[in-house]
Order: sequence, then structure tokens, then C-alpha cells
Amino acid sequence: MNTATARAHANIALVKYWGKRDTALNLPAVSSLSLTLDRFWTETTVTPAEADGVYIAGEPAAPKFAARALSFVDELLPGRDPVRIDTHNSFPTGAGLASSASGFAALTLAAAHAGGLDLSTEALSAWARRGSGSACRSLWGGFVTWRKGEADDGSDSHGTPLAGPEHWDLRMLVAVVASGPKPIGSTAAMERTRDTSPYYGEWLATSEADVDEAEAAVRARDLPRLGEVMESSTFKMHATMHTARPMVNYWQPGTLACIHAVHALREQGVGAWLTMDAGPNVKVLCAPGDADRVAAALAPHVERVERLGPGPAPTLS
Ligand code: 2P0
Repeated sequence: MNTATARAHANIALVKYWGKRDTALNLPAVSSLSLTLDRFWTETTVTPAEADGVYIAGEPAAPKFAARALSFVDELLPGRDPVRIDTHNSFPTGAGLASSASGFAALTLAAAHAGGLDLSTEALSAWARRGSGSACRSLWGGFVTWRKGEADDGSDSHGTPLAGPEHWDLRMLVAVVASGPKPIGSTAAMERTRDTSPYYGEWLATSEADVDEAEAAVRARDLPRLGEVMESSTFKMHATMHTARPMVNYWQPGTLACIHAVHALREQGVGAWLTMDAGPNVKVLCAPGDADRVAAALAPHVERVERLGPGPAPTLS
């Protein structure tokens, strides 16, 4: 074992991953497409130690968090030596963005490097997916597609780079409606949706075409086309949640206020489109020149607005 440090950036899905065909391996029921972010990253160091330990920003991690990280490293490096894992995020947990994507991407890279594994980026992405589905998209910068794959072992279910961060300068504004704990975790919410929503079949039936359209829009740098398919994917995903029994609802009053604000901007001719994940916050995609106007429209309804742009691939040191 050596010491290795990796930094991986968070990503936001433009076409959503929602639903698993295999829960143990985190194999998705649909393909998805994401944008890696610039300022939000996780940095993780894996180093040989006398005994296993996991630390977040220098403090011992909660037992559940530590067990999840260590059992992931057990699977990646069978028979490994004890390790100390140190991790910290550039963004506060209260930013309302999941850190599992950047977290498992950074842990996969750092642990694989520390353990001397020589794996392709695609293989590393498939490993990161087993930690948390969306993590497989954080192995590249810019725009990344995650095709759901067909293989039972998940070997073909990993990210694929679509276009680097330099391809298209966009802004993603994160309107932080609330930063408290979720009413239900995304894995449990996905299972309930699959088991009980009458709309789940339609979600599966239309998702692949959404990814194809988003890929074409990214290649053409066509913001209205990308924005429309992104918003459609978001509301289809939330419609499956809202029609589950019992309902899965992540929205709060501020969420709806942001939806209205974005749609009002569009009425005024501003090119702004929204997406939402398993939480109340609203993320708005727009051109850099419109970011001030979009932020001003969102600000009255939220705790704060974070401004992000396309981010780079992970780095190792
Ligand atoms: C996504 N989300 O594509 C979707 C959209 C939330 C809504 O991936 O169970 O932490 O670890 O595979 O990746 C959040 O779920 O879930 C997520 P697991 P993950 O970004």
C-alpha cells in the first residue's frame, strides 16, 4: 500500500438516473447524462495505517459512514492492509448537493492508486458506481453519459465522456431552498417508485430517447434543446415519485416559488431551465450572460444561490 490523494468534482444530472435494475451493484434502470461542476469537489487521501479509520475534515466519521467507505475499499482491494481515509468537501453539506458522487469517485481513485491497481477510467467508473450510482459520472470533467448497460456484472454500466468542460461555458445556479435532512433517502425512494408508481413504466420507456436528445444538444451547444429535455426529464422523474404510494415528495414551498420564477424568466425571453434532484433545491441552467438576472430572480425565495460552471476531471497526487 502507498499513500494516494484524489480530488473529484460533484456532478448534476441533466437527464436523470432514477431506478435500479440491481440494487446490490447499483445497476440503473435508465441511462443518464450529467455536467461535472467546477467549485464543488471532494478530496480524499488513503494511507497505510496501524488500524482502519475514517475522518471527515479531521474528525472521526460517524460509524455508518465509516463502515460504508471501508467495506467499499474491502471489495476494491480484497485482503488489503489497514488504511486511514481522510476526506473533506469544498462545499458545506448544507449546500444541498449530494456529496456521494464526488465522494465515491475520489475514494475509488485514491484507494485504487494506493492499492496499486492499474484500471482504465471506465473500470474505475464502474467501481465508483457500486459506491453510489451517480459517482460513476464524476470520473470525467464536463459532460458525461452513463449508459445503463446490459451485463449482469455491471461491467458495461459506467460513465463515458461526451465533451470536456471547455466545450461549452454554461452556468448552473443552485438555489438552496432548504439544507436539512431528506424525508427519505434516494435508494429507498427509487425502490418505492419502482414498486408502486403507475408511471414508472413510462419513465423507463422514454428515458433513453431523452439521453440521446441531450447528447445531440450538447454536441450542437443548443441550450434551448438541452434545457427542454432536462426539464422534461426532471418533471417525469418527480411525477413517478409523486404518484408512488405513499407519495415521495421532496418539494417545499420555496421549490415551487423557484419553478415559477424560472418560468416567468422564460416568458420574458431569458434562456433559463431548471432541474431538481432528491431534495427541495432547484438548479437552473443558463448562459453566463444571464446568470445575474437568474440569480436575482431566485434570491428572494431561497437561503442562497450558488453559481457553478463546468468542472474538470478528477486529479491524483
Ligand atoms: C441523478 N440522483 O441522476 C439522480 C437524480 C437523484 C435524482 O443519483 O442509491 O446517491 O447511491 O445509486 O447516486 C442520487 O442518488 O444514489 C441520484 P445511489 P445516488 O443524479
